[in-house]
Amino acid sequence: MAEPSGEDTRCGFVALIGAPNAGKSTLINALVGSKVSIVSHKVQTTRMLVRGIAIEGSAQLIFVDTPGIFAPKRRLDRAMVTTAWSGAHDADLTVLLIDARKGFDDENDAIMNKLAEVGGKKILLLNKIDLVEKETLLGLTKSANERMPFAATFMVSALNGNGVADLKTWLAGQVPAGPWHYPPDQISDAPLRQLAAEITREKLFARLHQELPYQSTVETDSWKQLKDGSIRIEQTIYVERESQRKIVLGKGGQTIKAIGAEARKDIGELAEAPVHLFLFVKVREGWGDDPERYREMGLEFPKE
Ligand SMILES: Nc1nc2c(ncn2[C@@H]2O[C@H](COP(=O)(O)OP(=O)(O)OP(=O)(O)O)[C@@H](O)[C@H]2O)c(=O)[nH]1
Ligand SMILES: [Mg+2]
Repeated sequence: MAEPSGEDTRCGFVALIGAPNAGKSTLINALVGSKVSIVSHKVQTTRMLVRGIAIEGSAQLIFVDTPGIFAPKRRLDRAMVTTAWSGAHDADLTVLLIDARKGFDDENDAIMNKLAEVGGKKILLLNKIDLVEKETLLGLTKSANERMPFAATFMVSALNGNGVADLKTWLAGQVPAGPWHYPPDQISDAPLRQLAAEITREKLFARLHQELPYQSTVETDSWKQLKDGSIRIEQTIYVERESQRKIVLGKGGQTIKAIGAEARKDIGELAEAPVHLFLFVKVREGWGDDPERYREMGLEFPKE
């Protein structure tokens, strides 16, 4: 695809914000038409800003997926929430996602209050409409718009794609005129090794429970192209305690084997080459307070 010439191109940043689990990452993947951000049924899956790029007519839309906004306790949580708001402050447009099934609970209420301080156009997006009645949606639309002037309201199902095309078309007409920021065929600005680490983290989130997903992180240590065209990748999963390391490994190494097999498949699709994936599990007590881990994730390290 070639960038349209002339002065009629448009380009802009659209931030997706909302409470954890609202469906921001599912939506960015639907908008881009490819998996650029990991998804899980657990809250607080996304930890950093993830950019996904889409073309709509003569417009290039750079979507910014953000970590869910909640009342943060740990240092990592604070870094995630700060990052989420920075994504909104830097964007041309901000889309507030509400899980229509949850409606305006305390969490969404607090987000609305802070959203008032963000400049630029704001769009209300009711997500998961496949799960609720139409009257509920109309009620939510009315009460939200009474509180804040939204430029538009959309109702979508990020999961089955309903309403997503309309949203994209509308956004394309809203972003400012200007040249495209990225080459036309680029869909993400993250390096492959970072996407690969995220994929493995997605598998951890799916397989592990309670505090373990939140007390682990994944880094790609090496990425080597082999002569036969395949790729050899080494990744480390950091956990906080020896007992957690044992859980990640599983009985006879079963759990890590399953995680590795699932991740290898997805990373192979992403890299469009056969992948040999080697996973190591290391105990790194207090990694959540280690600035180096934040640098790897592309997060600011909060001083306290
Ligand atoms: N039924 C239904 N489920 C959805 C929809 N959109 C997302 N989900 C589900 O909601 C869960 C959370 O989705 P995510 O996309 O990870 O949510 P998120 O807002 O990125 O969450 P955080 O990264 O934790 O802030 C997943 O289980 C999704 O499959 C939808 O439109 N309908
Ligand atoms: Mg997410």
